[in-house]
Amino acid sequence: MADKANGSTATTPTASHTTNPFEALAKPRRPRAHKRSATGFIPDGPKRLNEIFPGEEKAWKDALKSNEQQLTNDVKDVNAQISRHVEFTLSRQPFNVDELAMYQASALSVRDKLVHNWNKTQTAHTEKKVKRVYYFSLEFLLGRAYDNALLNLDIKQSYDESLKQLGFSLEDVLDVERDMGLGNGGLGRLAACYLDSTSTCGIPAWGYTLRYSNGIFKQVLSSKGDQVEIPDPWLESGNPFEVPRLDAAVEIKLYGQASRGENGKAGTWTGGTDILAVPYDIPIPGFRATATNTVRAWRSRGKVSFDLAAFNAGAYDAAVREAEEAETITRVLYPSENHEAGKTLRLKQQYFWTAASLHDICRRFRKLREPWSAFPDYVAVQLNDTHPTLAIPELLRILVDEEGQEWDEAWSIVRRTFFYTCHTLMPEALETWSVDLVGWLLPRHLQIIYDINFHFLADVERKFPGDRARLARMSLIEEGSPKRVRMSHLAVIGSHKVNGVAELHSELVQSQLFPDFVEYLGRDHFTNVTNGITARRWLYQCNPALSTLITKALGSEHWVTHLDELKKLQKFAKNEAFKKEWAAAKQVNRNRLCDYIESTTELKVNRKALIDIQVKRIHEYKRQSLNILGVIYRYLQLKKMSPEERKRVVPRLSVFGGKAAPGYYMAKLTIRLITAVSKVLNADEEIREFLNVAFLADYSVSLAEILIPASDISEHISTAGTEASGTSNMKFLLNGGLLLGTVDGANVELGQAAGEENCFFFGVLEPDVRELRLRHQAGQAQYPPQLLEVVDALRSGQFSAGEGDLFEPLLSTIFNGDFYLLSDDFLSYLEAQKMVDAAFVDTSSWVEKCINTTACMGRFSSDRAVQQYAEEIWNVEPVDISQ
Ligand code: 26V
Repeated sequence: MADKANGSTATTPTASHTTNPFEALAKPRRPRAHKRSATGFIPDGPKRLNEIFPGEEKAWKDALKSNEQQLTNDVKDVNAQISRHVEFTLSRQPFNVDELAMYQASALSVRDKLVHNWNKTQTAHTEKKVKRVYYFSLEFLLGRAYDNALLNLDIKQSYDESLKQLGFSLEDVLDVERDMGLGNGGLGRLAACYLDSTSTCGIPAWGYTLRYSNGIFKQVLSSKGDQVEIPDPWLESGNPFEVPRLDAAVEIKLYGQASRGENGKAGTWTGGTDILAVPYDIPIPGFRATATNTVRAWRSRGKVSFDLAAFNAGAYDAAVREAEEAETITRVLYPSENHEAGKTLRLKQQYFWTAASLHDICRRFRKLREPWSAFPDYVAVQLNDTHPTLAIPELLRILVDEEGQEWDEAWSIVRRTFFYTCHTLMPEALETWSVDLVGWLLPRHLQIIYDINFHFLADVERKFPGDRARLARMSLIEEGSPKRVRMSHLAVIGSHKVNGVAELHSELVQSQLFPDFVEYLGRDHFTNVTNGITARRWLYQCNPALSTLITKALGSEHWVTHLDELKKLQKFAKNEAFKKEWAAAKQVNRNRLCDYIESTTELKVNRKALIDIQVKRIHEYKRQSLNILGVIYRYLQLKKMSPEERKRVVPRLSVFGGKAAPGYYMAKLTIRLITAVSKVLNADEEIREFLNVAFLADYSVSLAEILIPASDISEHISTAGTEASGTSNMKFLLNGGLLLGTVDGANVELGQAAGEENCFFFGVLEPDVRELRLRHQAGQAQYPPQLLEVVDALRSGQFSAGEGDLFEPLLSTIFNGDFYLLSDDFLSYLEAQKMVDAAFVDTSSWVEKCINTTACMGRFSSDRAVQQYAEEIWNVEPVDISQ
C-alpha cells in the first residue's frame, strides 16, 4: 500500500519482489477523495492515494523519468537546478539572491537528489518486507547537513564550480547553515553517527526524535567571563533538509480517565486532551550509496489552532491557550546531561514522542496484514537511554486495549521488540518519575506499570522465595514519599537485551547498577557494544588535508567505508617523506584553528605551540578543573623561571570548550575560572608565548569539526568509573591527535588498540575509587604540595582581580570529600603532562605515534558498532538498494 508518510512511492502488502512499482500500483479503481474532519485534521490520516489507473501509468512513468533526467550533476545542469529553486521555490530573481537565498536554493536542489534516493530506498524496504530498526532517541545532534550530503553524493566539485559561476563561494554558502543542535552531547551525537552508518551499511533504519524549535542553547560569555545562555531558534529561516509530512500527523492523548479490563483483558482510556504530532522527515544519506534512511522528528501542535467560541466571547488569551500549551511540548530541548530534570514537561515530551513513534510503527506493521505475534520479526526498537521507556507500557496498551491481545502474549511481544542502551552510571542521571505525576498525565499507563510490576515481582518471589529486601530493591516502584517509578528497571525487564557503551562501562552496568537483574535474568540479557563514530564526518569531511593524504597513501577512498584499512598506514609510520606530509596536514589544521581563535577571541596565539584540547560538556566528573589547575601550576612554574629556562619549555596552547547546564553552579564557576586564567595569561607578556588558554564559546558539532583535526593532545580525564564511554576521544585519535586520559570509558580500549606507548595514561583505577572516597570522608586524605601551591595562588586573588574567595566553592569541594578525587590524581596528572612535553620535543617520533594511532582506529567506526547491533541484537539484515 502506498505510504506517502514514509516517503515510499508505494506497493501493495502482498506485492511480489517486483522492480516495477507500477505493476503493484496498477488497480482499476479511482482514488477516493480525501475526507476532511470537522477540525480540518484527519486523525487516522487521509485515505491513501494508493491506486493508479492503468491509463495514467505511462504519463507518470514519463514524468518521473524526466524528473530523474533533471537531476544530473554537470555544472550547467546544477546551475539550472539551483536557478529553478531561486525562481520558483523562493520566488526571487538573480539580482536579489543573497548568501542565505543561495544556501536555500542550492540546498533544496541537493535535497531533490536525496529525495530521489530516499524514495528508492523506502520502496525497496516496503517491497522486500524487511525488518527495520527504530532508534528512539530524544536527541539527534546532526550538526550541518549540506556539506555532508555533497560529499556523500560525490557532487561537491560540481556545486563548488556551479556556485562560482553563479557568483558565490561554496565555503561561504556552507557557512550560512545553522547546526541542527537537537542534542546535548555524546548521546545525541552517537544517534546521529549511528543513523549515518545504517544508511552507509544498508541497514533499514528510522530515527525517531522530537523537532525542538529551540535546540541546545547558544553560549556567549559575559565581559566577566561567565556563561550566558541565549535561545537557539534554529528554524528561523526554515530548514531545507526537512520534509513536513502533514498527512501523517497523529493524535496523542494526555490526562483523562482509565479503567482496567477484567482478568488482563482490554482496559480503557477516555477523556483528557488530544494533541497533534506532526512528523518532519530528514533524509540521512549513505556514503556513495543509494540507501537513505530517515530521522522522523515530531512537532507538537494544537488540534485546533484556537477556540472560536472563546474568541467570539472576547476571551482572546483563552482562545489560543490550549494550542499554545500543546505547542510548548516541542518548544525546547532540555539542556542538562547526566542529571535528572524531573519536570512535567519533560515527561510529556517523552510520552508524546514515544506514543507518536509507536503509532507510526504500528500503522506500518498493520499494512503487512501479519498477526501481532510477528511484530518482533519486523520491528526492533532501540531505546537510547531510559528516556523512551514509556514505549514499553504504551506498546502493551496498544496490544491489550486496542488490539485485543491477551496480557501474556502482549508482554512477550513487547519483550522481543525492545532493546535498551544504558549510557551512564551516575545515580543522579537514572530517571525516576513520581507515581502521582505519571498517574495524572498517563492514568492508563500507571495501571499497566503496576500490572507489569505485579507479575514481575511474583516471578522474582518464585525464584528467590522470602527475599523481601530483594523485592524492594528490584521493584519498578521505589517506596517513599512520593513513590517513584524506576524507569531503568522497567527498561531492563521490558527489553530483550541491555547494553553498555564500552567494555568497562558494560561491566559496571552489571556489577554496580543492575546486579539483581543479572541474577534474575541471566548474564546473557546484558552485553556490550562499544560506541563508534562515523569516519565520514569525523575525518573525511572535517579533515580534508589528512583525508587526501591517507587516500593518496592507500590508493583509494575505500577506507572511508572500511575503516580497518587504516591499519595499512602503519607501514608509512617510519617513512620520512610521509611523516613530513602528515605534519604539514596537521599544520594546515592548526592554522585553521588559530585563525578561528584569533577571529573570535582577543587572543594572539603561538602557532607552533602544542595544542592541548578539552572540549565536552562542563561537568565535575569530567574534571575540567583538574586541567585548569594543572595550567595554573604550569604558569606558576614558568613565572619562577629565567627567560633562558623558559626558552627550553615546550610552548602550550590549552583550549577549552563546552556548555554548562544552566542551573549547574559548579560547572558555571568552572567556566569562570577558565576564562579568568585565560585573561591573566594573555595579559602576561612574559608568559603568553609559552602558555596560553582559550575558552571557545558555544562548542557545537561545527566547532568540533574545526577543533578535532587541530589537536596534538586531547584530554579525557574523568574520574575512573564515571565516563560511560566518551566518543570525542575516538574522534581526536582518528585525526592523529594523542590521548591524555584516565583509565575510564572507551579510553581503555583506545589505549589497547593504539598501544599504550602512544597514549598518556594517569590516575587512580576504578577498583580503588571507593576506598579513596572513604579515606576522604574519614579525613585521612593527603594533599600534594603542588596542589596547595595552586590553591594558595587562587585564594590570593591572583586570578580574580583580588577577589580571593571567588573560586572558593570549587576549592572547597576538593577539601570536603573530594568526590571526584582531584587531589588523588593531581600529581600523576602533572607527571603525564611532563611526559607529553618530553615526547613532543622529538618531532619525528611524535609524528610516528600519531600515524600509528590513526592506523589503529578502525574498530571505533560506527559502521562496526551498528553492524554489531544488527547481528547480535536487532537481528536486522542489510538490504541492497539497486541503483
Ligand atoms: C539525561 C538527562 C536527564 C534529564 C535532563 C536531560 C537529560 C539529557 C541527557 C541525559 C542522558 C545522559 C547520558 C549521556 O549523555 N551519556 C553519555 O553517552 C555517551 C554516548 O554513549 C557516552 O559517550 C558518554 O560517556 C556518556 O556520558
